Formats: sequence, structure tokens, C-alpha cells
Amino acid sequence: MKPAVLLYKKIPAEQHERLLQHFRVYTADGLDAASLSNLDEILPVLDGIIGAGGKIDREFLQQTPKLRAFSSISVGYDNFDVTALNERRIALMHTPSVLTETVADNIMGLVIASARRFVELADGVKAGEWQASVGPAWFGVDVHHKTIGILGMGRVGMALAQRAHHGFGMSVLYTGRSPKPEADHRFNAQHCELETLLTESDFVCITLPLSPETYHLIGAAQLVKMKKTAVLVNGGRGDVIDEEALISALETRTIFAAGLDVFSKEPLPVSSKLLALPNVIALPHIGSATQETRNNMATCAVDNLIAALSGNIEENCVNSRDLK
Ligand code: 8YV
Repeated sequence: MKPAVLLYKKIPAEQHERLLQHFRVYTADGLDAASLSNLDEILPVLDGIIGAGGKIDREFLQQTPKLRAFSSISVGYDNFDVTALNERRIALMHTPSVLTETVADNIMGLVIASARRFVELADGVKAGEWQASVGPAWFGVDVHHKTIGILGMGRVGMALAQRAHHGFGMSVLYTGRSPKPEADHRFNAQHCELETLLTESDFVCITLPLSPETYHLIGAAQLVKMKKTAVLVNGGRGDVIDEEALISALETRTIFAAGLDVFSKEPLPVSSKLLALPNVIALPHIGSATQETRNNMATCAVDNLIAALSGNIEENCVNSRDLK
């Protein structure tokens, strides 16, 4: 009998078809409490699960005693209790690489849009406020030849540095446990302490995953070190920033602006104070949300599930070392 899998996110028909060729496929619309209550009889028979989002903790895993592989249609895996997965020897697969360039495009877009105030000024035009040639009240700040500070010089950080340095002539600073010779060589990038990056950068861009080490890495004490003209961009995870501290810093113009694709709570509640601030661009977590990239992520995640359930966890497995 084919292994049983649960698909809890819509994927392109071609990829759904591939799952059907290999597995008995059950479907659900998400993994929230309401969807889970319909899955009582399915969870205990599952060999694999594929989808994105949801909280996968010990309590969830208790309901899936046969589970061998979880294929997340994402690169981030902060919603998983990896220790609990390891204890149960469940492989956690993810989709790095395929979204790198698209996420970097989005972050660079936020850099430009925040610096040049695209959203605020376009809203002004729509509201009939463009009555004369633009003066200082609508001026932005330059991007080209400024300094970009990248928190997290991983795949996305490298792709962002490529755009910033070679496209916009920017100087690149970055933090991280150790220097990355490839970044230094390709982008003349400089590895530095967080404090130096904050004080010297015109654009501070977060590409970090969420972990106990990165939780609220940017709070009031860090924001106050940034230049008054600086822009903070977050394309990693919302909780890397202390959102309350950021709101205060934007209200008091401690920094110039923020471009945010990710938030502490998603979807961002309409009551969030961030939405009342003119110097904030808030996007609905669209870093990887292009047709091509979401297609590639679904393909990669299906490949990953097929591989993992046939015992191959060489590629794209978060916890392969722990399972050896
Ligand atoms: C999406 C992301 O939120 O991959 C990630 O970690 O943050 C984004 O690409 C996710 O893939 C949802 O489908």
C-alpha cells in the first residue's frame, strides 16, 4: 500500500498529481484547530505531511504516531519543535535556495520604496495632494552609494549584497558568528559587531531566521544607535524586532522609516499602530510570493517528501545530522 500523506496547503495541480502518483493523499485547508478537528481519524495513519505554517509541537506530534517526514513549503522552520521531531526521528524537509533571489528582490524593493517614500507619496497623489512641484516635505533619502548593513549573510543576505553593491554601488557591512570570505571578496563586504553596523548603516536589513538568539535582537537599545536618517527593513521574521520599541522609534523619528514584510503576529491586525504611521511600509509577508517561486517551492517540497519517505534525506533536510 502507498504511504499516507496529508497535504494542508493548495499547490499547483501538476504537483498535486505527483503526490497522488506516490501516495494516498488526504487534504486539509491549514492546520488550525478547526481543520484539525476534522482530521481525527487521518492523523494516526500518516507517514508524511506537506504544507506551510501551523504550529508543529509535541502536542501535535502525539496525534501522528506513524509520521516519518514533514515537508514544509518554506525555508523558515521556526514553527517546528525540532527537538521533538528528533526524538521521534521525523525528518524535517524545507525549501532553501529556490526562494533566495525572489526574497532578496523584495527586500531591495522595500529599501527603495521606504527611502523614496513610494507608498506614502503615491497615496498623496491619489488623494489629490500633488498640487505643485515637489518640495522638501516630500523628499526622500538616497539609496545609491550609501551603506547597507545586513543582519544574516546567508543565502538571502548574499543575494541582497549582490544587488546593493553591484547594482547600487553600496558599501556592505554584515554581522554573523564569523566573517564570510566570499562576501568580503565579491562585495568588498565588512564583517563587524552589531553596534558598528547599527551606527554606520543607512539601511539596516534583517534576513535572519527566528531563534532564541535572534528573538528581539533589535529593540529600543539598538534602534537608538541607528542614524536618524536610517531605514530598517525586515524580510526575515517579525519577532527579530521588538515591535513596540520600533513603533516608538518611528513615532519619535529616532529612525527615518521602516519597510516590513514580516510581523510579530501575522496577518498583522488592522489595529496595529504600525499601520497609522506614514513612515512604515507594511507588506503581507510576500517575500517568496511570486508565481514562479511559489511554484518552485511546491515542486521542491514534493521532491523533498518523496525523497524523505524513501529514506533519502541528503538534501534539504533540516535535521539530517540529528537523525544519523
Ligand atoms: C512564506 C517564508 O511565508 O519560506 C519562508 O520561510 O517566510 C515565506 O516564503 C512561506 O513559504 C509560506 O508559504
